[in-house]
This record gives sequence, structure tokens and C-alpha cells, in this order.
Amino acid sequence: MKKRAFSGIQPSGVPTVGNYFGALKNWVSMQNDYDCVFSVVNLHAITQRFDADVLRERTRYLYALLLAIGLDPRRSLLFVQSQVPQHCELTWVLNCYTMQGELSRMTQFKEKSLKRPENVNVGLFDYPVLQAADILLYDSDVVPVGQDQKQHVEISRDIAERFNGLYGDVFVVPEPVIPPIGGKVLSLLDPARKMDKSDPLPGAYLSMADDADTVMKKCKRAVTDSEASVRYDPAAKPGVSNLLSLYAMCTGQTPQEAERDFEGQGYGVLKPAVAEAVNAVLGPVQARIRAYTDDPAQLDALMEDGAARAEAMAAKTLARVWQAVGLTGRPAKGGASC
Ligand code: ATP
Ligand code: LTN
Repeated sequence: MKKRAFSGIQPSGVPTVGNYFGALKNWVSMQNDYDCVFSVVNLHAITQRFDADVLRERTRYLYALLLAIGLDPRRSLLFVQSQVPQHCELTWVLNCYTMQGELSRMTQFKEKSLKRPENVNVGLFDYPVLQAADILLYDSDVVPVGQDQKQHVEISRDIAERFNGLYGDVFVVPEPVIPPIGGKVLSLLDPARKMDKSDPLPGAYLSMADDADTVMKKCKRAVTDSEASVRYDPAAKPGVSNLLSLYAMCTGQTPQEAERDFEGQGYGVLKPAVAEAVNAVLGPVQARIRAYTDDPAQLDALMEDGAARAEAMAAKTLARVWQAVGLTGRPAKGGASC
């Protein structure tokens, strides 16, 4: 039996190459070795304010993007979180087994509260519990994520262990899996921070939807340093090292091999080369996304099928939880409640 892998991505903007190399590309390769479940987590996205039509559109676009990068609905289960009601139901129960103190230690909550103090809603605080529900509903063994999400997978483990300690082995206890390179792609304008799709400055990130000219412009404006040599040294030269590792990820090299490609060259050669390497990856993906978004009926059918399969799995886990806690369930089709 293959192990189960689960992960999610928010439709909070168009994914960046950081999301792609840090998470999505890894999902594609995991399809060979794991029984994979992946979700467009739009319930998480509403912890931020969005225009309703924009959110709906981004959700569909992201689902199309997952297909376009090579996630195969015959091998992986792909679904939209809001189409599976068990995520909200399990979140409530898990809320009652999660301590306020542990959620207030979450780095993402602290960072996002500082970044947008005008909207520190309870959903933002509770975000990791919804994430734990996502993971635990599918009996997930491993959770492929970028470095920044390790803490959320760890709290999911803690919640699962606490619950199991009280009720027996109701949940599979998950583990995070972080890719060795690409785990943290940095902002092009501030290499002290990660590349973020909701960054207010579009120049800080390379979106998967950026056209070739935009990628070129953004790469040319990327922050480097006042030295002229192209060296891979993340501590001393974060901007240049970030560009080198982007180039390496696009061309399938190690950053050290990429460094050798630029021996004796300056940033004026490095930057356009990075842009070209990124464009060679993005061009074909963008064409495949268009093919899916141009056929809304096919996309609807795939989403519907994914949701039905996900719900069948989630309902089984939820029934175990209801049973363990002593909650009266919805009457089953035959009339009895679980
Ligand atoms: P937001 O800015 O809306 O919070 P995000 O860009 O952090 O979003 P998510 O949708 O939260 O992206 O993350 C999807 C996946 O991409 C997660 O596994 C996350 O760890 C990974 N990821 C996000 N940004 C990066 C990055 N710069 N480098 C590597 N991985 C990343
Ligand atoms: N919180 C994650 C997205 C996410 C997720 C998940 C990742 C929601 N549910 C379950 C892994 C497993 C993020 O911000 N990247």
C-alpha cells in the first residue's frame, strides 16, 4: 500500500515560481510514489478580503494550473476545499482540542497580523486548525510543503496526537516533507523575505501567469549587491544566490553547477539568463492552463468528480470522529445515525 500525501494551496493570488518550485513541482513527482490528494484551499483564502468574483475566478484558474503542471486526475485526487463540507465540520471539533496559547505562537499568524492589522479576524487565528482538518480528514501520512508551513504541519501532528491520546487511534499522525532545494524562494526586491504571491509589490514575485517581457523586466530589476561577481553564497549574497538557485531549478542543475555557467560574468548576463530559463518553464505551462480555462464544462466536470471522491473519503473520517466524541450524526440513508 502506498502512503497517502496531502497538500493544499490557497487561491489568494496567482501562484509564483516560489510556490511552483517550493511546493507544486514536488507534488507532481510525488504522484509516482504516493497516493496523492491535493486541494485548492479557498476557505483558507477568505481569511483575507477578496472580491467574490475574483476569488471564484482564481479558484478555477488554480485548479486548471494544477492540471496544467502535470497533476493527473486519474492518479491524484484534486478538489476544491469549499466543495467538501467535512472540512468545516472537522475544524469545529478540532477547535475544541486546540489551545489558544498554541495558536498564538504561530509565526504566520503573527506575521500576517502585523502586515494587515486592520483585519486580524478569528479565521486567521484559526487557520492552522482548518489546515489540520484538511490533513487529518484524508488519513495523510506525509504533507509536502515549503519551509514556512512546517510549523502548521507540526501543530496538526500535536492536535492529532492529543485527540488520539483521548480517544484511541482515530487519526493518522502526519509528517511534513520539505524539498531540499526550492524550499524557500526569496523575494526579488527584498531577499530577506520569501517570495509571496500576496506581496503588495508585483516586482517582488514572478507570477506563473507573467508573460515573457514581464519576467524579463522583473529579473532585470531584482535586487543584487554592489559586488560584481556571480557567486552562490546565500548568507553573504542573498539576492544573487536566489537568482542562481532560480536558474538552477529551471535548468535542473544544482546552484553550484549554475554558478559555473556564469564564471567570469556579471549581473548583466545573469539576470536575462534567469529570465529566459524561467520563461522556458512557464511558456508551456501557460499554454496548457489556457486549454483548460477555455473549456469550462470540462473543468466543472473534473472539479465535481474530485469533490465527490474527496467527500466519500472525508465522510468516513468524520464518522469516526463523531463516534469517538459522542456527537449525534446526520441520519444515515437507512435512518440510523452514526
Ligand atoms: P500567501 O501569500 O497568500 O500567504 P503563499 O505564497 O505563502 O500565500 P500558499 O498558498 O500559502 O502561498 O502556499 C502554497 C505552498 O507554497 C506552501 O506549501 C508554501 O510553503 C509554498 N511556498 C509559498 N511561498 C514559497 C516560497 N517563496 N518558496 C518556497 N515555497 C513557497
Ligand atoms: N496553509 C497552507 C495551505 C494549506 C495546506 C493545507 C498545506 C491549507 N491546508 C493542508 C498543506 C496541507 C499555506 O499557507 N501554504
